[in-house]
Amino acid sequence: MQVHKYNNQMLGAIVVVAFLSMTTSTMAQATKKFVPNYDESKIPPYQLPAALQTENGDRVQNAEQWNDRRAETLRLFEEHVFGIMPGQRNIKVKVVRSDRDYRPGVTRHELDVSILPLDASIDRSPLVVQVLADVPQSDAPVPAILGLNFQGNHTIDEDPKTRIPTSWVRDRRNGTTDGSKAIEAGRGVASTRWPSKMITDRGYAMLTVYYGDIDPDFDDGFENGVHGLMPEFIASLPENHRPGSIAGWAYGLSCVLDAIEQTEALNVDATRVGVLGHSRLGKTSLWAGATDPRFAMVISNDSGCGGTALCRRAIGETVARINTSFPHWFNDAYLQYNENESALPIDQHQLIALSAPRAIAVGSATQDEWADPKGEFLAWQAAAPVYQLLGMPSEDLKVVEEASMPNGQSVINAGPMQYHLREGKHDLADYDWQCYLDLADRTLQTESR
Ligand code: GTR
Repeated sequence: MQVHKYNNQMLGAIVVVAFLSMTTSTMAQATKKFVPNYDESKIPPYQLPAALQTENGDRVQNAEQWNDRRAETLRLFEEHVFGIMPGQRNIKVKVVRSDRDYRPGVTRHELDVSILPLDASIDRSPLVVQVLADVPQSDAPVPAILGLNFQGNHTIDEDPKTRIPTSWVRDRRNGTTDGSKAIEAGRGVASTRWPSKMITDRGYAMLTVYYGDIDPDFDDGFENGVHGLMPEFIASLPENHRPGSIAGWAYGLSCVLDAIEQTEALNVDATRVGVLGHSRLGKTSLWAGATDPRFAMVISNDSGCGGTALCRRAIGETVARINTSFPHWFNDAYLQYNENESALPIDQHQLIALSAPRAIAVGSATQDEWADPKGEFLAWQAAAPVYQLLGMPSEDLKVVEEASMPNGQSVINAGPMQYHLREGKHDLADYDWQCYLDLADRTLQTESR
């Protein structure tokens, strides 16, 4: 008995010590302050996965082989980064406003796009996504840029008629929201990001949608937004492949493109729509372009980690950091790459390559170190072999290959591939739009593509 008692005491002590050390290490982890690295000399040596080599090690040598490698790459991003969304969508469109006198030569439309549950037997109301569209008046359908916005369609300018979203918004604590409700005081606050006149003057429609209409930007256990419309589909997936918010927002963009296709009254040519996004929504536009080849052009502005910045550089925001701040943007499999980027079977140049051979624009800003402008540039450069394989002329390839990271504001144009650096902070500004519209002029302006 004595021996036993002694053993029990020992065991108790061991358990207490183990518990204490566990708690201290967990606490240390929780309180460990993330210190971003901005020192190029501290980047660990890395090798990027070859975009043109299959998981089996086969070289991809022609467009047909790329089709298979593309499918494989897409699956890798689904399974390891963003999660899987269904291939089907079911929508209904209602035009709720067509203001022909909005601006001389421009009609402002507002649409309700209802996204319906995939399985009609599910007792869920459709999700109503509000679309705002400024369309130049024209005899023939016009090309367009479609982008999600962060704060609501009413924030893009002062137009008193634009509807205010009724879905969740982030509490800005600056008087432009009332808790998580959008309010009148927010009207026009994001106008510098949406230069509608500049865009329509150049012959493009500008379409925008509030991202929270598609899916709220917090972890809601797949309850709300688009995820809430497909409980059976989500339950059928392995847990770590379930889609995060970025996959949800990208799915919503495809629904809006369906709506453009179905709505003749808009007079927008659905075969010439570029998808644009800034920051988390730039990660989203890339994923939308990857998953939906109908987008004729893909524009990613200051998208950083999880967007166009190479993960393996781990400069500024890292995989571990983004998975700590915003785990709901990605799937759970992505967590295994925290401080373990070299184990990723892909890197972000391959996300860019999924847009090939379509026009791709990558934009960075000089003061946006958190997003690693150089990592964005290098990913853009490393996507070039796929563009070449799919027909990019050798003189354009040469421009990409010989380019070095710009020092100040400038743009590099190489056929369908564009990279630019803007002077300034993390933002979507006029200069960014000018670069994107210049690329659109070269790639979206020919009719009947
Ligand atoms: C930051 C995040 C970035 C970027 C940005 C945004 O806090 O770290 O990855 O997406 O938010 O979307 O504004």
